[in-house]
Amino acid sequence: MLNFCMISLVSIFAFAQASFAAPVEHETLLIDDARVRMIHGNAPATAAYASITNKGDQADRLVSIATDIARKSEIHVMKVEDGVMSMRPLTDGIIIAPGETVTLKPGGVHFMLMKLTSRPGMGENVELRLTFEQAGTVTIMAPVVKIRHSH
Ligand SMILES: [Cu+2]
Repeated sequence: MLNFCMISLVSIFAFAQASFAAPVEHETLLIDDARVRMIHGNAPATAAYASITNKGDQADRLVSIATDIARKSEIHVMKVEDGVMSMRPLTDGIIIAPGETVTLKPGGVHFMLMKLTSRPGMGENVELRLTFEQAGTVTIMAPVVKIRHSH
């Protein structure tokens, strides 16, 4: 019984440590709350999220995302049209105005990681490379977490 409790505490602690990405600052950008949706079984794709703040005085544009765990990654937006939910790629990326925070979240704009080549488990970290028009490429680590919303 005592052993069981100790193991539980250790695993909870390890989980808590791994489940929050440290904020990353790069040039005038602050990227926080990066996370990857838990991958179910052999699912071919998953989603990732983050919030991006532009602390500079000029607009920047998130152009693309890449990761080693997926052969194809896109910036997607979720839309409800005629009661049907669908998503499409934002091929022009996302403009982040000075002082603005863009929040990628379930049900909204998200990163779509497709054609997965590996499927990291809960709490593991995934390297995401975000490329911006002005600030260049920023590498962030995003833990795999359970996310309740469907997309
Ligand atoms: Cu998507």
